[in-house]
Amino acid sequence: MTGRELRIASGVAAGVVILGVAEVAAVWISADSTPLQAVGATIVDHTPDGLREWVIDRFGTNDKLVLFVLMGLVALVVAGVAGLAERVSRPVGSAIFAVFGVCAAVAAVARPHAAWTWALPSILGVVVGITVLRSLIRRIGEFETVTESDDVAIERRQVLRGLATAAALGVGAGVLGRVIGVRSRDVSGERADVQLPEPSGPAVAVDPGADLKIPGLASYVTPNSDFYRIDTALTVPQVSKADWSLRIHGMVDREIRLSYADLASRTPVERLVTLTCVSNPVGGDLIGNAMWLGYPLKDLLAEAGPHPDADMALSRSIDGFTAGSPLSVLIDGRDAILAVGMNGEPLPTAHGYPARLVVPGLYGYVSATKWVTEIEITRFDRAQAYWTKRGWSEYGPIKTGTRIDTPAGHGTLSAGMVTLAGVAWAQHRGIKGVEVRIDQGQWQPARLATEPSVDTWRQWAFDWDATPGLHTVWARSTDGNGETQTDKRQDVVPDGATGYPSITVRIA
Ligand SMILES: Nc1nc2c(c(=O)[nH]1)N[C@H]1C(S)=C(S)[C@@H](COP(=O)(O)O)O[C@H]1N2
Ligand SMILES: [Mo]
Repeated sequence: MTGRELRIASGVAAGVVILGVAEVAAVWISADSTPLQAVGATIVDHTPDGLREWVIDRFGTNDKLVLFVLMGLVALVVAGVAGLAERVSRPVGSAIFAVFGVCAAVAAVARPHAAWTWALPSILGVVVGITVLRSLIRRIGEFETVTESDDVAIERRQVLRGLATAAALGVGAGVLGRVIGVRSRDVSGERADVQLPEPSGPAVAVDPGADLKIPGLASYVTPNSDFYRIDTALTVPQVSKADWSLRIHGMVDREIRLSYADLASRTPVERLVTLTCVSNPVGGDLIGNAMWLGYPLKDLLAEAGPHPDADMALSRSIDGFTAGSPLSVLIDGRDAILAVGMNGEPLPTAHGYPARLVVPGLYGYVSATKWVTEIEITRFDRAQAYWTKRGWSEYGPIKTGTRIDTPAGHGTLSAGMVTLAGVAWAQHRGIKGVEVRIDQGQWQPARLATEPSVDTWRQWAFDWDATPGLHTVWARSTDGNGETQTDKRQDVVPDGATGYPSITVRIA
């Protein structure tokens, strides 16, 4: 290795030490306080809309992995440059690390729910990292000033050994810190032990007629493992039910705070509700249907007594995400609930354990707060929620939509009977009809599965006598009020995509 390469490697080793030391320090502070987490979360919160849509489009739910890999690469390059620039008498590399440390510390302290201690992992990491860098660079400087000799070769080897040791210790500390941190915070154990309360009324059985059981068609109830996941959390928040509480405050007569144990004295309801993401493009899969167990929000809100001039319920998650729901929607009698169960299990951690909101008829970004700890009763002209600040609509009622699940587009099928099938949704209005159109033909009614609740999607199917050639198949739905979805094509921003879904099929 040349002196130049040794310097670059020293920078990288010191960078690894910074991240490793920070991981260890974060064990006692918060998983979200490490430089990578804090900077990553800040990037997520400030990503321009266009870029965000592009990333979600390209990488889907791997968006977070992509972010971490990118940050890791940038960190390596910066660390290498810092090593190259460092001199004993001119500590430019140390200065680069220091600037990085201060930025990461500021980012950490600025996170919602952060304490000043969140700065410590970045600062400690950088202090140790700079010390390591200085000592490596000093050794390199020493042998670079002497001319070639056997001593130099020995010196070189010693530097290499020091470098490798530093990098290995850094990686070891990082892995150990991460593993201990994850283990000590992980709530999947306590979640597995939760005994869900019995819902009121007779057990809700899903009508078998709701599921047409056509191959390729999404099942009526989405299993938890297949349920889409969308949130801004870089790591899934681990919230113990012992630490959890829900505070309802703001424009209310009586502020209330409910612990998980307080919920036990109430009787939950069990309801089928289809959640939909506003970022779901036409034909997309950011939609899922589950049986939710939870407590009617209407009753909880009534206990607090919202003021008559309040019109918004701003729910807040443990990680700072907020959603602004129209208060009127939460109390108009629909099954808006504080959910603790999903498909017969405690909420999965990725879906909000121990508690989240579920509101039929509203897109997730304005209603479905996971890991919810707070509901502030306020007004739309006084408060703005997370996505509204970023250019999305204040109100997010779910638009009537249709999806063609089978046949999957762009396949070749043989002529004769082909079953077209999919799902249609207009939560809280219900689906009255689905129609299909082949090429430029007439719209023809599809057959419908039963609709156990107007708050869920509804399956449809159509038996098509397919003739050879290339065909385009369209579908559209009419909601319970008799309104047919619009054919106007609109992208997801600012309030949800519209337009008829279509597939192209080749019939041999
Ligand atoms: N804490 C938190 N809750 C959140 C979000 C979030 O980013 N953070 N995203 C919302 C959005 S945009 C949607 S579509 C739903 C998705 O819920 P799911 O991941 O359980 O499917 O959660 C909502 N609740
Ligand atoms: Mo969403």
